[in-house]
Amino acid sequence: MGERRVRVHLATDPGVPWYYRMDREKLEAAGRDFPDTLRQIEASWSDEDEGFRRGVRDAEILIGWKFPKERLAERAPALRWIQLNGAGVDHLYPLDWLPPGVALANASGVHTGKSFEYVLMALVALNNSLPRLIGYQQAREWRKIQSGTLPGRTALVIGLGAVGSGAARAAKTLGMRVLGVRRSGRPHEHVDELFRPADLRRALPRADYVVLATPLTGETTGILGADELALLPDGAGVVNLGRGRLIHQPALEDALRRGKLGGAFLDVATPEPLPPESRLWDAPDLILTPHVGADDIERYIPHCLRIALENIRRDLAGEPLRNLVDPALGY
Ligand code: OXD
Repeated sequence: MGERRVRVHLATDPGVPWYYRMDREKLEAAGRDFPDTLRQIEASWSDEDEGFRRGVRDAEILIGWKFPKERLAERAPALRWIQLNGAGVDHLYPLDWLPPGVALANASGVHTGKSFEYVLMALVALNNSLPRLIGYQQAREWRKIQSGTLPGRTALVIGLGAVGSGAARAAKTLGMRVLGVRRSGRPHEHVDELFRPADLRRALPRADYVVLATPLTGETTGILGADELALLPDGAGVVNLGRGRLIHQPALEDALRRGKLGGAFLDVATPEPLPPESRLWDAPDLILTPHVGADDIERYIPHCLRIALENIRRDLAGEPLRNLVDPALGY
């Protein structure tokens, strides 16, 4: 009997820069660790809608991120599962387009390295009042703000998936005490004290810095609103590299304008792209980066493809897939 072959369609989003593109060279490079699996794949590629429609016609597995979803059951009758080139799946909800029985897996783990560095940068910057000092520099004012160091200060990391793990490791590396919020309550190697989401309000008053690293779901939307911000110590800092809507943005802006917060470092906003007329751009003590904090441009797609190949290997071996998304939980 011949070796089992599997039809895989790799759909790059139209117009993305080279580092988000999937191509044969990247697949073959990622496949060096999976030579048998690579041999069993019959791949097709697209980077525009027509090619996508052609490619999914007989595909069993789709690898992509923001592909056309309408009438997918009809267009891709053989589809069994979708491997996503990213972690947060909120852009796919509601899931009414998902053909019955088709599973979703994400690329959780792909952001850990960069999120470690981003949070390290954000904590150091906030603790050194960098956003305020940049403002002084732009105003050509030689004004001093002295600061202390981070060891002994407390970071609260909300969400301890792969991104939150990078964040917790960054805070630990900086000698901080780390509090974590995790739904499962499972201990984490870089977290000193764990809280369940229901106990968030007990943790907030102890947080010199809050890092948001949780997926956006019905439960986490607005998890940091006016009431939660009020519970933070005066001068606390906020870092967000999850999704903009985790924070009630007007409340955050207000807390910055009133000087309640010492500063904020945001990689995400509502909406994205943030329109030029948004008042958030001018909020004091804020550094805003345009959703670039967690993706390593050299390693991003190669890492996603290794995650995909490991799942295809599992699929062919009849083993359970990794990183399956629970449609009810939203991650
Ligand atoms: C993600 C992202 O993968 O925001 O969710 O990049």
